[in-house]
Amino acid sequence: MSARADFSSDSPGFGRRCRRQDARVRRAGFTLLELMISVSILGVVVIGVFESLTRQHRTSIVTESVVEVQNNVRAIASLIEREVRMAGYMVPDSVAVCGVDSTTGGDVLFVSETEPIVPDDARAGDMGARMSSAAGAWVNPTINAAFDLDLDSTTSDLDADGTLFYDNDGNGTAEADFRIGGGFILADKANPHRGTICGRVTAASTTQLTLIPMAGALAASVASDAEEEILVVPAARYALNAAGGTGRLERNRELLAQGVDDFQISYYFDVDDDGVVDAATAEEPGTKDGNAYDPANWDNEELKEVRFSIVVRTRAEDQAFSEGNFVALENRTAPVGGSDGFRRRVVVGSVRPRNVGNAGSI
Ligand SMILES: [Ca+2]
Ligand SMILES: [Ca+2]
Ligand SMILES: [Ca+2]
Ligand SMILES: [Ca+2]
Repeated sequence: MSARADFSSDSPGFGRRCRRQDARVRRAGFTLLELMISVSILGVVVIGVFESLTRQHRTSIVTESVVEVQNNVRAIASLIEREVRMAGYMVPDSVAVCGVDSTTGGDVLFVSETEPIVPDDARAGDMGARMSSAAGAWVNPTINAAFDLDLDSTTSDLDADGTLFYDNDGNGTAEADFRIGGGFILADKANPHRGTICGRVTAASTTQLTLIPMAGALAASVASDAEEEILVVPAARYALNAAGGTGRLERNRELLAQGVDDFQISYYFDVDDDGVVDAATAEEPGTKDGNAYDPANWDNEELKEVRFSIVVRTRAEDQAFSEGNFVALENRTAPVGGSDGFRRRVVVGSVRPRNVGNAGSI
């Protein structure tokens, strides 16, 4: 009874032997070939996952930088839009806007400033510092050469409320309504058809401004003209500063945005007063098909619309991006060269200055 039990398959001894054999089989694991195949498959999977992650990461970087650029440029555009819409506020139409047009670089835009003006003054529509009567008849200055303009001190506090706006020397007291480093626009208020001059301010007091004209001139008076009344107002100066190749868009020398490739301005006039902005060459200076804009040739009372275009590029270039080409808008010619790997975004704003002429009639 006991001997039979020793050789029975369900005896405890037989069970132990079988389990030992099973364990040996399990410990043997994969063959070398199996191992190599597994490793290769794993390798392929890992490379695939890695590539997909890299691609996703790159896409998210591109998306992020494009979104960043779009947000920035939108914010800047709305700032410029607001200021252009207010151009000519409380000052004569003739000094509402002005600009320097370029076909090889960024344009410069001047817009009459509203900050130094308190709105409820009786001189509404007429504000602006007058050239001193002792200065004689107007003589056009040389472009890009500094000149002194003597002022009638009773008008250099633009809104005549007894307070001035800019503390240019930083001593805690404001001494002028003109900002050093800011812009100016000058015209003959009595004869706006003579054109406009604009540029930047390098010194300012209530009795004298030192100005560097950047564009424009006043045409000679004609017999039918009224007695000239030369008037100058402070202006916000929007310009690209290409120093260091970073493409800084500045307002009165203060940074608005970096990575700006181009800033172009075009103007729409209705010279013949037919209610329509006619052919590009006749009434659309600064546009692609229009003549270059020279403020000397235009009467701002006929101005209907100002269009600005901003081209911004992403902060970092993307070597894999082959269509990173310069975007040429308005009358700007693109520089020579192929893709630089930068993605670009364009924002165009068209604004009708509501305080100029009979705005809104077209
Ligand atoms: Ca231009
Ligand atoms: Ca004032
Ligand atoms: Ca001061
Ligand atoms: Ca017209």
